[in-house]
Amino acid sequence: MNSQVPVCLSEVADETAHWQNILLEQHAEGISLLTINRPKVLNALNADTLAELDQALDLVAKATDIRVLLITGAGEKAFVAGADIAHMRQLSALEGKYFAEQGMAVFRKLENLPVPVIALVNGYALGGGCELAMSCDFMLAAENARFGQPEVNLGVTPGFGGSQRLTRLVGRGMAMELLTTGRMMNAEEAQQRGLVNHVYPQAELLGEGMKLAEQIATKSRTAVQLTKQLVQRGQDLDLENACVMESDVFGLSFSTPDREEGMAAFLEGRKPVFS
Ligand code: DAK
Repeated sequence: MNSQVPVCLSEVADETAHWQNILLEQHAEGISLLTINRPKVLNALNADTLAELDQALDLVAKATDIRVLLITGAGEKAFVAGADIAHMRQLSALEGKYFAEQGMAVFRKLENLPVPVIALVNGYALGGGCELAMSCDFMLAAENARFGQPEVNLGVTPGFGGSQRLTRLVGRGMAMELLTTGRMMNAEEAQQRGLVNHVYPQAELLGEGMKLAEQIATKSRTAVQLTKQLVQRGQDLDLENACVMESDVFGLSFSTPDREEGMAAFLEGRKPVFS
C-alpha cells in the first residue's frame, strides 16, 4: 500500500490481522487503543513486537479516523516489563546496536505522531516499557503501576532513550538516582515527580483515559496537531527561539477553517463544529 495515502483504520483490517504481539482497535469515534499483547512475558518487547509497533504507528500516522491514540499493555500486571531479556541475551554487540537503533527509531516515530498519544500504565513499566511510556505525550497510571530503568541490574545501559527522556522529565538528580540504582517508583511517587499526570484504580484506568481522549477528540484536529509540534520541538530550543516558533505557528493557525469556525462559534454563542 502507498505509505502516503490516507486511510481509515476500519478499512485496513487485513494489514493488522497477521500481527502476533500488537492489537490496534478503534475504541470509540476518533480514539484508537493500541495494546502490547504478550501477557505471558509481561508484554516484553522483542524485535518482532517492535516491528509490529512500527507498522501500527505508520497506520496511525495516516489514519484519518484517529484523533487520539491510547497505548496500554495486555493483562493486569504489566504495561511493558522492558525489552525482552531472553531475546537480548542472544544478541552480539552489533546486533545489540541494531536492536537499540530499531527501538530508538520506533519510539521517535511514536513521539512524532501527528496525534496525541496517552500511555495508560497498568502495571510494570520497566526499562524499554518506561521508555515506551515516556515517548508518549503523557501518562495516566493505575495504582499498581511501577516505573523504573533497571538496566543497570543487567549490566547494560538504557538503549531506547531512557537516560535522555527520564532526565528531561524528572531532572538530572532524580534521573541519576533511578538510573544508577535501578529502583522502582510506585504510581504515587511517579505522579509527585511529574512523570504521571493522574493515578486511578486499575479498573478505572481505561475509562478515565477514554474520557480525556474524548475531550481532546472534540477539539480542532489541526490546532491539537500544531500544539503537539510546538511542545515537542520547543522543549529542546532556547526560550527566545521557541517563542519565535510559537508566533509563526500561531500565524499559521489563522489560515485554517477551524480558526474561522472556532471564533465564529464563540461570538455566536454556539459549540464549534470543526472540520
Ligand atoms: N523480558 C523477558 N521476559 C520477561 C521480562 C522481560 N523484560 N519481564 C518478565 N518476563 C517474564 C518472566 O521471565 C516470566 O516468564 P516465565 O518464567 O513465566 O516463563 C514472566 O514474564 C512473569 O514474570 P515474573 O515471574 O518474573 O513475575 P514477577 O511478578 O515475579 O516479577 C517483574 C515481575 C517485572 C518484577 C520481573 O518479571 C522483572 O524484574 N522483570 C524484568 C524487568 C527488567 O529488568 N526490565 C528491563 C529489561 S532491560 C539496549 C536496548 C534496550 C535496552 C537496553 C539496551 N541496547 C541494545 C543497548 C532495554 C533494556 C530493558 O528494557
